[in-house]
Amino acid sequence: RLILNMANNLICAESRKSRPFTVIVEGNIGCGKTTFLNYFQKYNNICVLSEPIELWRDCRGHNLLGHMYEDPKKWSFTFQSYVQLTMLQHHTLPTNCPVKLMERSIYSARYCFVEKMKRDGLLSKPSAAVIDQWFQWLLQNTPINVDLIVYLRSSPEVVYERMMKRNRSEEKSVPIEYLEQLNELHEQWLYHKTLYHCPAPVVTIDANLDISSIEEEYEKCEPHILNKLA
Ligand code: DCP
Repeated sequence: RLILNMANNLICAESRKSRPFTVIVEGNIGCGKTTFLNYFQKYNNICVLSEPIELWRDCRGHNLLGHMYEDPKKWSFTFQSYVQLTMLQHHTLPTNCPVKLMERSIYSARYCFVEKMKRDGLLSKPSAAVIDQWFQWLLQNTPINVDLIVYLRSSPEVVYERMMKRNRSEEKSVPIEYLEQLNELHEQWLYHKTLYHCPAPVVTIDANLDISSIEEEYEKCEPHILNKLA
């Protein structure tokens, strides 16, 4: 038994060693997740995984993101099912880097977007139940590990303006109320911690700041991330 225990401990230590320290970057639409990720591209031993939005726009030729905004009742289930798959692919992607930095996660997909669509009746109860059954199964049976959450906290007015300015064709008709409600879900999940479950410690960043002064904010969470490179 002693030998078995020792072997077990060795295996655990080995798997801890090989698993990357995983950071997810969360926040409302247009809060600056991509800019945050770009800042960390300079470290070649951080595996930076941007959101697979191009896949969502072209799933075997189908623009699922576009469909979802055009006819949410018809397409929300299809879109969120695919988001869940692509997020799982990022969570489980092997890397030799000691740090993995991911834009969004399977958690914000479920706790913010699916939640909102369910509450708005855009996802029927049976459809939401199927997504949730998948989500729960994946959490139990696949190596989805999160060690730190960076929350880019923003106000809906600021991100609405940014979203309008970047003029992504699919998002043209997204109203500010949509961003207000999404903001509320992010706030409850990551700030007040009253919604579902927060899977890791949270570092909060003021994402309302302009691009010229935001780097100082980024530096706040840099040590949390860089310490893991040693
Ligand atoms: N989206 C969605 N459901 C999800 C994830 C995203 O409906 N589970 C939508 C919302 C946006 C688009 O996909 O229309 C991209 O949203 P993100 O907030 O994830 O990415 P941004 O590009 O807005 O990030 P940022 O501007 O912060 O870099």
